[in-house]
Amino acid sequence: MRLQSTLRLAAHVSMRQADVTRNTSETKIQIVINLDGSGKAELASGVPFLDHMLDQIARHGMIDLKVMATGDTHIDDHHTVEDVGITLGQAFAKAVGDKAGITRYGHSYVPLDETLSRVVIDFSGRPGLEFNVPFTRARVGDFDVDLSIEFFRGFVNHAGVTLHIDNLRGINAHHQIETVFKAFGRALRMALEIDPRAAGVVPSTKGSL
Ligand SMILES: [Mn+2]
Repeated sequence: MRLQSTLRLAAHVSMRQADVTRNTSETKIQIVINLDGSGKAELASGVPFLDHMLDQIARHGMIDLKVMATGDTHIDDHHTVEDVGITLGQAFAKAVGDKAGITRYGHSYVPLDETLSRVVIDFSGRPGLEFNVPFTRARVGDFDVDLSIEFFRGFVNHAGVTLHIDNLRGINAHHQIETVFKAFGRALRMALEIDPRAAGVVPSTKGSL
């Protein structure tokens, strides 16, 4: 019995990967993920600050992540950042599959010096975003801080998750965004972890998510 459930668990875990390509007139994006990775990242989104943030997701989520994108960044970074969020959401939805055996809920608090952020996620199947980050500056380097909500909205709508993001305090805008992405990675890791006491069981009284 124990051996059987261990084998079923191993079979399930080995499949949690996805390779998604999304092409529009504005952007061309390929994302490859392995939810049971070691935090390896290969990132070329065309937006260096976004690469820095995606690296946080991979590292702190223990997710292997490859993101290749070309977009109309000669206009601005808006379409590329939003579409990477959308494609990442699609990749997560595909990799997580029927969600059997996952923990489902995840949360994390991450500080960085004076800044503290909290992210709570539910792989509910219902898209929902609460984004409360009172940015202290409009830009971090070349990056428009408003694009971070576009990224998460794209992700949430296509991953089918409920996501609550709160920056609880902070002065430095780079720290504000970075703690949000780090906490997002940690929350993802917790939610996607296979619960050894619930092997193969969908974590809902409805029986599906
Ligand atoms: Mn940084």
